[in-house]
Amino acid sequence: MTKMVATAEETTTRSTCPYCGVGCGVLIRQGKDGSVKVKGDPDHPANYGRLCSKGTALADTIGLEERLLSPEMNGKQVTWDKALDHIANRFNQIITDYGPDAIAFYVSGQILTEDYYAANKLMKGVIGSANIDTNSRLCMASSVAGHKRAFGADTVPGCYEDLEQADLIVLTGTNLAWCHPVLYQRIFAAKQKNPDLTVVLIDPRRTRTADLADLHLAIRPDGDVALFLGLLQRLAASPAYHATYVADHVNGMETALAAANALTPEAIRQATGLSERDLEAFYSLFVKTEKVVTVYSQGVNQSSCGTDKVNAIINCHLATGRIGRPGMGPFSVTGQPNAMGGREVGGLANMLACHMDIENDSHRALVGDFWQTDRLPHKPGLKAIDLFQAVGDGKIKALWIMATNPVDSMPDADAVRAAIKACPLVIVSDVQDRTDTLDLADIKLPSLAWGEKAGSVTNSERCISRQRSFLPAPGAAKADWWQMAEVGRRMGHGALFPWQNAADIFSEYAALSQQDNDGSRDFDIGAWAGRDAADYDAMQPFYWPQTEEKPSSSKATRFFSNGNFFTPDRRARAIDVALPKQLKAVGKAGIEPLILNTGRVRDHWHTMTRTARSARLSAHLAEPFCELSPEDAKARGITDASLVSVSNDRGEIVVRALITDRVRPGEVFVPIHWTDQVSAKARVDVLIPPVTDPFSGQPASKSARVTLTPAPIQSYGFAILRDKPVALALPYWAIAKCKDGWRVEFALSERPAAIAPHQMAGLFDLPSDASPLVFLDQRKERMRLAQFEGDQLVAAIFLAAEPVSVSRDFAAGLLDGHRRTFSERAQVLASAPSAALPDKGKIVCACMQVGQNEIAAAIAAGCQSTDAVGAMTRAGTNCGSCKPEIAEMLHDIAAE
Ligand SMILES: Nc1nc2c(c(=O)[nH]1)N[C@H]1C(S)=C(S)[C@@H](COP(=O)(O)OP(=O)(O)OC[C@H]3O[C@@H](n4cnc5c(=O)[nH]c(N)nc54)[C@H](O)[C@@H]3O)O[C@H]1N2
Ligand SMILES: Nc1nc2c(c(=O)[nH]1)N[C@H]1C(S)=C(S)[C@@H](COP(=O)(O)OP(=O)(O)OC[C@H]3O[C@@H](n4cnc5c(=O)[nH]c(N)nc54)[C@H](O)[C@@H]3O)O[C@H]1N2
Ligand code: SF4
Ligand SMILES: [Mo]
Repeated sequence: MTKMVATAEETTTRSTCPYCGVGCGVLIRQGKDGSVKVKGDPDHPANYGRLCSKGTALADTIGLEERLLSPEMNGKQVTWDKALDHIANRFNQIITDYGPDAIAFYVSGQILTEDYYAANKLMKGVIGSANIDTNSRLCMASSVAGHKRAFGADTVPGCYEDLEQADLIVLTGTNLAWCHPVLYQRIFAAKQKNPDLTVVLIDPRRTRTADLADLHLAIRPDGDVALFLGLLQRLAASPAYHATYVADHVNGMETALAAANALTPEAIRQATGLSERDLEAFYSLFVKTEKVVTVYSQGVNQSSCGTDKVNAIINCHLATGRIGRPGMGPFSVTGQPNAMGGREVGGLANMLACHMDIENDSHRALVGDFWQTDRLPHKPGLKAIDLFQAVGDGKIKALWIMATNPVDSMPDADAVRAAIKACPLVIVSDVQDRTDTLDLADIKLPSLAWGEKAGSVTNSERCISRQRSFLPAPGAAKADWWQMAEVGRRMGHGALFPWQNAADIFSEYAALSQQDNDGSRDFDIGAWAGRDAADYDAMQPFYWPQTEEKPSSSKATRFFSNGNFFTPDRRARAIDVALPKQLKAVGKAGIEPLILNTGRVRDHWHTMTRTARSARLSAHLAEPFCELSPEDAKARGITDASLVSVSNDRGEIVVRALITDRVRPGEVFVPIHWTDQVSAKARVDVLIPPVTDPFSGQPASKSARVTLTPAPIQSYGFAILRDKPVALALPYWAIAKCKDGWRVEFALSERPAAIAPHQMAGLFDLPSDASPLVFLDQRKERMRLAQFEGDQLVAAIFLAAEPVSVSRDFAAGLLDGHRRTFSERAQVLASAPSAALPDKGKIVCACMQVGQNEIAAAIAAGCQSTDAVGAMTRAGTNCGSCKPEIAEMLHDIAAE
């Protein structure tokens, strides 16, 4: 519960969660005292009241601390007029001097549809270039390209209900338990209802999602094409092959089959790294189960053969006619809250608004007429990787970045940082006052954040729902669409930006979607053309299409149930995908290089600008890490919880070693979240080469080659601090919020004995006037230091020659503002939890703040199920996102 400004009465606002593409509906209750509580909207069709840990903690993240609240030019606060006039004048000048392609926008699946529409119109309709791309290029581009190849349009055929209606769910390259937790929960519930529902997980790592799976195939990285070619081969020779469907609705199946049949069983085993038994188990399940949904995300998309992976999957659904019907179909789940909206609105450099194509003459004419512009570009613009390369080459003279943090999330991140630094005009619109990208901006524009802004988003199943504001605009912050529209107006094109509010934009967009459509294009929301602001405010979640003729569908829709696709002859295309020419070398235990896989953790969102504001969300995993196998650790002399350097010819990061059999020997996994704002050197994208898929331009973010060595560390430390330190100059550090302050993991390149207590205090900016309590062991290999202000603890620092074993949660609890007597102060240094305040252990349940030790105790006391553990400890009883981890503890303890 967070307190904001007091209001006259209690209010409830319906909105949508700003995190993942599940698109859960939320109810925000604001009390008279200004308190804010967020819970799941029981009526929203995406979640029916459920939320995950991130959605549950939304109220923690809406405070105004560390927000950007005024426009700034070259570090000085300026008025909007000044900033916007400057941008408009510079844009006009650049167009005159260098042409429109010297300007580029890089936007995000986290802006709203209305923002996206405005950005797209400004770039393509006013500036006259298509150099607008989005972080969806790093996320969904291979799915888009695969859909377009197979269906003739970027159409997601199914909906979430299919997951409940299926008898087999194949999860490929997707960690639903952590990344789409509410879908995980829906499948979990469906499994309890339907014992015949089988789940297969295909992921090189044994993620928490494996707890849902009846079969986990720890596939060799990028073995997916071979796996699904093998499946197609097998399907073709089985009764599951639907010859009439193929004859009536699919082109190219013969060639696709020929490509699949060219593979020998040995080649499939080799490329997938899977045993014949595992392959057979999966193939026979797929053959015999009609109702099958194949869900996929970044393990498929983020690959140099990502588009082929998508089509290899779709081919299998086309061959069996298992598409467009309840409980069946390929299902690309989207990452960001508006990844789908961005695709619909033409945010990618090769698209126009409403799923139209830049290279299609009639689409261009249609959009040009509708917008009343003759400036529409004739060719696609630069895709993200090429776009930043052009920035680096000096071809781009002005770059506007909105709602994304490319210095951290783009491959070759240091090259991207250098390119942005050298660009003559960099504009960044963000909500925070510091990010690694914002730090490089010439002009900083303060945007409205979630809760303040209003507009619409589309989730993975084509459901459009409203984000509504419930907080006043803070400082001078303005909506992203308004910023774009104002620049367009000031460039002399006011007629193209006649809008007063988001409702006006949505209405225009809906009108464009139905223009000359008549069912020829999938995206049609004509029912919303010409509606007023009151209608827009009252909008209930709805699925597209929603045409003028058929306006009433609030039920989930499916595409392709009639076998008609969006290609010129209305037939789907099977694609003859071949094995990737060069199979990625298999990582081998003990041998360099290792394959670096990257991805997400449960409670953090991307570059953490919002989730790091929540102490609850920061407790689950509080520092950057590298998962590696026991074999690889042993071969390199790396011990658990020590620090490792992960490097290649592009760069180096230093992170905590986490030795686990969850990863395959020869492969390591590092999360993407840690930036220079919260850690010393953990931006994993500095290690990722800018290698892309040839069809989609999406980078292969999950397969760098790296070397691992123990970091040259001599002492390990842990600190709790009431006040955030200004800067930390240490070889390793990672800072996270805790309830009453900050917790810092750190390390030094000297032995503990070489550091004097006052030096230690100096490293953390502790006041030098008050002398700290200090404990040193005899050989000076351990130091403990506690600083008090009066009788209240303000800092405690622990240093040792090996990883510090102090209970983090217990230590963080000491910052409770408690007045301590002299003898109690000394006990702080003992830092041993007492019987009165037992050690919870590492936090597992973020909502109820239940730790590992408490759960272990419940299991020891006889709890045999997640529900029983919940009843005893409350863990997992709110959002349920930690249930997979509790299940694993139950499993591990039972196995001991
Ligand atoms: N908690 C949390 N949730 C999020 C996000 C977040 O930041 N935090 N971000 C959101 C966004 S934008 C996105 S795009 C989604 C991403 O959601 P996911 O795609 O589920 O997430 P990732 O962790 O990136 O990758 C998924 C899995 O792909 C596996 N993988 C790697 N290589 C291969 C391969 O060659 N084949 C196969 N089959 N699997 C492979 C990885 O081991 C990993 O477990 O999550 C969304 N949800
Ligand atoms: N190695 C590797 N790299 C990856 C990935 C991977 O799996 N592995 N995943 C890729 C994927 S799928 C994605 S989606 C990207 C995500 O990467 P990014 O998009 O770079 O990450 P975010 O932290 O979401 O950045 C969003 C920024 O927008 C700001 N913001 C939040 N709300 C608003 C708003 O309303 N308006 C404005 N103007 N700003 C706002 C936030 O403060 C933040 O700075 O990372 C990609 N990079
Ligand atoms: S699953 Fe979690 S992060 Fe995703 S939309 Fe729902 S509450 Fe938000
Ligand atoms: Mo994403």
